[in-house]
Amino acid sequence: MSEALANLLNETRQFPPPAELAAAANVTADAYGEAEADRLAFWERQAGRLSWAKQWDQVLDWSNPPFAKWFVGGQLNVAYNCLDRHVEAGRGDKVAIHWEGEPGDTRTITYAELHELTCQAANALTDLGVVAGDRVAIYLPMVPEAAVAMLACARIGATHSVVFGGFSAESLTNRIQDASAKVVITADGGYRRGKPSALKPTVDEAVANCPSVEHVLVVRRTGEEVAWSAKDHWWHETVEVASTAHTAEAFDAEHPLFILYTSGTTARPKGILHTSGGYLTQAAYTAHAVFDLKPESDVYWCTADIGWVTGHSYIVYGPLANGVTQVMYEGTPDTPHKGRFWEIVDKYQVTILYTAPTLIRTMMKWGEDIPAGFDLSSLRLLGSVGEPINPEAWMWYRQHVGRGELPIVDTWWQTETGSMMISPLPGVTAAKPGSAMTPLPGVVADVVDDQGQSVPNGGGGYLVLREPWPSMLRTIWGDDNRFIETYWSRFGAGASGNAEDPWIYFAGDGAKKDDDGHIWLLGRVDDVMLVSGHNISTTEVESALVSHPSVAEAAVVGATDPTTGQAIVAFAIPRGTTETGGEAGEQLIAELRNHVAKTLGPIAKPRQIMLVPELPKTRSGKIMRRLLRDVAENRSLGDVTTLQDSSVMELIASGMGGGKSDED
Ligand code: 6R9
Repeated sequence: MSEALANLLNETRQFPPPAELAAAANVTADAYGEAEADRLAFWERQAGRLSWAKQWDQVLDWSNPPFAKWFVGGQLNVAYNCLDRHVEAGRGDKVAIHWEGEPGDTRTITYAELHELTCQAANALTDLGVVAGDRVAIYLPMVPEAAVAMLACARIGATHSVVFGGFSAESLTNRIQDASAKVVITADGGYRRGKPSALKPTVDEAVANCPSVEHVLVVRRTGEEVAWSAKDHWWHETVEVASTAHTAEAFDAEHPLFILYTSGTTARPKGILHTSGGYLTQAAYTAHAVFDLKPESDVYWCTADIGWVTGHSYIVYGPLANGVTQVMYEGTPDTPHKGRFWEIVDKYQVTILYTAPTLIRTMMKWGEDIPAGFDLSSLRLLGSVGEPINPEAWMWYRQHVGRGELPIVDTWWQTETGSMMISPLPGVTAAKPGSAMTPLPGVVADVVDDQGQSVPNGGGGYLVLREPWPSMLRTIWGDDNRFIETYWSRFGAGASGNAEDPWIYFAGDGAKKDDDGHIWLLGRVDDVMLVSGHNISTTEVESALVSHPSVAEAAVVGATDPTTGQAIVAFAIPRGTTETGGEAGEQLIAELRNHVAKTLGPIAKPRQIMLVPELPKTRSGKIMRRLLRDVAENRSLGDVTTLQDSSVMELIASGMGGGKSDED
């Protein structure tokens, strides 16, 4: 049988945790053994970190796979766990959110204030007729009201569906319709790139086609003129005048908490459904374990948008359940200057920073003198999420943000998994740059071949999860069949039809185990290239390119080729001041092709490399290789391998046409 995925990249650097962090770490190496000895007892102990109104009768009901129930019979209120219990414990004056608007305006919100705002919003939503089980769509910029709106829904048992503020009226319409949302919470707009960016007109357009929507709540942020209809209510005239008294009712552990739409490669977006008890248990535990959160002293900052799952689990639920102080930033990293992120770290004395590889590679492109201009000495831990982080980007992050000494946690997880699944533990793991290392305690991940057999160390294949986990998706909203089809039908019982076989979750990612058994993520399996009979991952070739000192970022795709089946075509963004014109560009391209051949072997040598100023990304920063594949295949590139301007990207942009709004 042929290899599932070639293993080309060999990385040997390894960085043990700083002694001081290890000595005081929230979670030690014992956690692995404890979880292995009794996985359900382990998760039961983590659930015990939350406040429950009623104790569960059973930790896991897996009698009807792949439909799981966690903490069966238990009852809790998610918002109570994120707010009330901290206030009741006397920590109401502690800052929950240091909010920084893009124009530089700020708000400081304590746990007591966040609690009051949430109670007001819960009362206002109730007055508008929202009851437990109803769906509420949230379409907001990165303002504190976004967190308040989510928590208010959780408080009254309404299911929120946050739609990223960059999505179009059509995408918003589809999502509102799919969930039959009763209320939409939005704003007049937000600030992006130094300008107000309107949201309300998009909502007006969507709501016109969404008969389920009875009310629209509008936060005033920019003060720009907005059209007004009978369904519209200003937040400040509704929420901010409501009573601050509200008693949180407990809901079943399996009560729906939120739907979050994630786009597959082609098909219509999937409404990923998460429920309450298991989700909060794992979001809270992983934030505690992987970020080593110390509520007394840490200032945590996750740069994600609240519209992505990262914002749900690691801005709202995980950090707030742990009672930590965090920073929330409205805008873009280069407004008004390219040092904005580092200025914020400096200003709020951020201790833990969680960001995306795309941001790190952008910072690499801008150059290391930008972070060097700020005091980053408050930082003690760095995190990464969203894509494989190339070893060189990892090294750059450690060197130029982490003073060459901070641990980096590369956290693999998905909208579907709800929380982190594979990641170093910062006080335990000697991390390797580019590897997510090992499954977290209580998580059973593996890499398998086409037949679902575990691959040996050194082998590559498909990433799977062998056992259910508390924050797993429960289904695709309204489409159980698609849930089974997409995630459970590739391997195990769902593939064989044999009830004796275990149910195995297929994540859709390629991965490999290195010689020590550590896991390396290799990108989506849809992106794998088949070159002369070898399955080559885009990630490894991209990492080889980024390991060249002149490259900040790279995207690689397989294009149809008459001799090799597919050939590797690469798009590379040069670093800082690299000379890319004329002969210098040609020379660099030749050098890069040889560099890849030398690093990974001749099989991985790109047929073509184009130097480009930008790459097409999804709204959450993932590279859109599908678009690049179109460019690589449909255009006769001839000898013109150097692109000095953005013509390739303009071509891509024009190809995107009216479909600009969605990531798929
Ligand atoms: C949290 C989030 C999920 C997909 C996932 C994988 C990629 C995320 C990663 C990573 C390598 C990491 N991904 N984290 N790949 N290393 N640390 O991003 O959720 O938006 O649903 O995307 O992102 O391909 O399958 P989501």
